[in-house]
Formats: sequence, structure tokens, C-alpha cells
Amino acid sequence: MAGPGRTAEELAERLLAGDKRALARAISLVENDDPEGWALVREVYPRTGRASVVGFTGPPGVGKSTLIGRLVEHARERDREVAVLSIDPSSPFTKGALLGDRIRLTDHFLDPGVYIRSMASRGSLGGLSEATLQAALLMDASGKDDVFLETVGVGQAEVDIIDHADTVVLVLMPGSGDSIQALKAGVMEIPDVIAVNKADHPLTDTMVREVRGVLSLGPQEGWRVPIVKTEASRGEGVEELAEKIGEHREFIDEQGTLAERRKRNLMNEVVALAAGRLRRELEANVRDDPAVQELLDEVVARRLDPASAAAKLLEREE
Ligand SMILES: Nc1nc2c(ncn2[C@@H]2O[C@H](COP(=O)(O)OP(=O)(O)OP(=O)(O)O)[C@@H](O)[C@H]2O)c(=O)[nH]1
Ligand SMILES: [Mg+2]
Repeated sequence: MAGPGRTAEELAERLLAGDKRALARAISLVENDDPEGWALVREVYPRTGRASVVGFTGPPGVGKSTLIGRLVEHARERDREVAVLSIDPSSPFTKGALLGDRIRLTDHFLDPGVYIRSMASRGSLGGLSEATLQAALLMDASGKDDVFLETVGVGQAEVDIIDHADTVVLVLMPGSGDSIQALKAGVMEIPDVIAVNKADHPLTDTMVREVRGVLSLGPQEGWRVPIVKTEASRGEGVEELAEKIGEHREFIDEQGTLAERRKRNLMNEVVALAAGRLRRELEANVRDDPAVQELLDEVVARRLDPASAAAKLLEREE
């Protein structure tokens, strides 16, 4: 009988060979925080770093999925293999669901060169951001040339997820005034490329002007953030968007910022993973250890202040 080690090895082999089912299985393992999943990532990690990872974010309903669908087509025409990871922070019920029923990617589902996956934000022990990176690494290891990540919103949580990307595309549409405010207020870091989608809308040029206004307040040297008008439903502007994404990737590659960015993202990742584990360990101690309970009672009785109690708790960890 094959032991668990053997199975993991086999799974890794199939994954590296580009087997779609192995990739699906592997992602489920990391999503469920299964130790086998972590072992798998450990195994294939040296084979990652090849894919170009592009993150798409923006308010609900602006057309991110439709646009990604078009970019998948564009990539397939160029014989590039693609994986799409859609992160749905709003609904815990989408686990295993596919992108959303509004977009028809059925052709792509049958295409062995395309893998599409959706992940729910809740229910993952390691935290969504960690699970996302692990999943992206697995997609990369399985030989995908492009990994597209989709998240909804412009808050910090979305930015954390999108942080794993080499290139960040903010998708807006005419009327996305809140996002303009978020950019202005610095809630969101300036993305690398901005797409103003639904360009069939009469107020598109007004939106483009507003975006340009915000960008003019930012740094004027280095990469100049392009604004691309797209109409995803008809495929308009998709070619140009793909070009700009490619140019950004080339730019950061030449400038050495790609390596820097990846280093920063991986450092954040290591810290986040370590912090998450420490936190779970501490919480388990608090629950199970009578000495920690006594420490807490001291705090409740106002004999010990919370910071001193925290220091004592940490001393015990060492
Ligand atoms: N008029 C117009 N409608 C579009 C365009 N692109 C997408 N849509 C429509 O906008 C709606 C939302 O598109 P999605 O691609 O699901 O948008 P999304 O940003 O992925 O949505 P969430 O993932 O729910 O945030 C769909 O009904 C699309 O058909 C466009 O260029 N013009
Ligand atoms: Mg979507």
C-alpha cells in the first residue's frame, strides 16, 4: 500500500507535468490547510517563479471577470497556458464554484491549457491571503504562463491578496467615484495599470479624466500608469490592455523591481505565516493551559496589566 509520502510525491509529479486534476486536488489541500498541501508546496516550490502573476481588483460588477475571460482568450491565441484564481470575499458559499454564472467561460473549462478556480474568503485556517499565495504557487508550478487573480473591492484585504501579483490592474467603470476617492485618500496604493471598462458608457471620458487627475498627484518618474479604455463584453481594448500588462512586466524586469517586489511579497508572506501560526499556538495555550488562565484572572482582577501579561505569555513560548 502506498503511504502518504508516496501519494504526495505522485501528486507533485502529476502537478509538475501540468495535470489539471492534480492541480485541483493540490489547491483543495492548501485551501483546507491540510499538512499534505504544505508538503506539496514545499516539494514544488523550487519550480515556481516562472509565471507572470497579474492581479485584478476593483468594485463589484465593473467587469473584472469578463475582462479576464477576454485576456484568457488573448493568451490562448498566443499558446500561453493560463490559470485564473477568483477570490470572492462577499460570499462564503462559493467554495468550488466557478467564477460566477454571469460569465461564460465554458469553452475555457474544456481547454486543457486553462484552469479556472474560485476560492471563498472564509473557512481557510491559514487565512485567505496565505491560501491564495499557495494556490498561485501551485498554478505556477503546474506550468501556467499566466496566473490571473481576481478580487472584489479596493480595501486593504483585497490589496493584501493582490500583493502577490507582479502587476496589479485596477478595473473601474464610469461612475466608480468611490474608487477615485480611495485612490486619492491613499486607501489603495496606485495600481500599475488602470482599465476603465464599460467604455460603451457615455461618461467614460469623464471617468478617464478623473483618473488622470488622481494620477497627476502621484509620482511622475518611473513607470507611468497607463489608463486603458475597454469594453470587455465586446472585446474592445483587450489587446491594448494585454500589451500594457506586458510592458509593465518588462519594465519591472529591466529595472530590477520585479525581483524586489517578489522579495518584499515573499517576506510579507513569511511573516504572515509565522504570525498566523504563533497566534494559533497562543490561542490554543490560552484555551488549554491553566497557568495561562491564572494569568488572565490576574488581569481581570486588575493585579496585572495586559501588556505585562502578554510579555509573560511570550516568555513561556520561548
Ligand atoms: N455594457 C457593458 N457591460 C459589461 C462590460 N463588461 C462587462 N459587462 C457586464 O457587466 C456585468 C458584470 O460583469 P462581471 O465581469 O461579472 O464583473 P465583475 O467585476 O467580475 O463582478 P464581481 O466579480 O461580481 O465583482 C455583466 O453583466 C457583464 O456582462 C462592458 O464593457 N460594457
Ligand atoms: Mg467577477
